Amino acid sequence: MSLFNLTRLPHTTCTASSTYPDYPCTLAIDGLVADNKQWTSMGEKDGAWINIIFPGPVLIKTIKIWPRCALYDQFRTLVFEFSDGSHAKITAHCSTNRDFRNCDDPDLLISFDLTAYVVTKWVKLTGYDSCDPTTGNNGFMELIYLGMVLFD
Ligand SMILES: [Ca+2]
Repeated sequence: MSLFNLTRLPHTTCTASSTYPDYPCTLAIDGLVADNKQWTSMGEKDGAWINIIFPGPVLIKTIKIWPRCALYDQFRTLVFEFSDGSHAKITAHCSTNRDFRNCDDPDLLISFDLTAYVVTKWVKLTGYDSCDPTTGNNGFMELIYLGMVLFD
C-alpha cells in the first residue's frame, strides 16, 4: 500500500487557535520547511491547536511533524483528535538546536505510526508542555499525515 501526504490534497483547509501576523495555519500544510513557512500562534503555549480539515474521509497510518523552527517554541506533548472520536498522544523532545539556520535538520522531524489505522475527516492537533514556559508563539512548521484517500 502506497501512502501519500494527505495534508497536500487539493481543498484541504485548516483552522487554528490563533495566528501570529503573516504566519497562518496554511503554512503548516504548504509542503515547505523554512523559517517563514510555519504556522505560529499569537503568544500561545500550552493548548495551542491546529485543525486540518480534509475534503472527504481519509485513512491515516503515519504522522510526521516538523516542529517550529525557533528556539523553545515547541511542545513536549502532542495530542491528536480524530473525527471518529479516537485520540492519539505522543511525547516529543525539546531541542536547543532549533534555530533559523537549521530548519530542515532531519533530526528535528518527529515521526510515528498510529497503533491502528484511523479513518477521519479532520485531525486536530493540540500541543501541551511547552519546552520553555517563558516563551510563547508555539506552533508547527509542517504537518505530514500519510495515508489513503477514501473518497472520489
Ligand atoms: Ca510549512
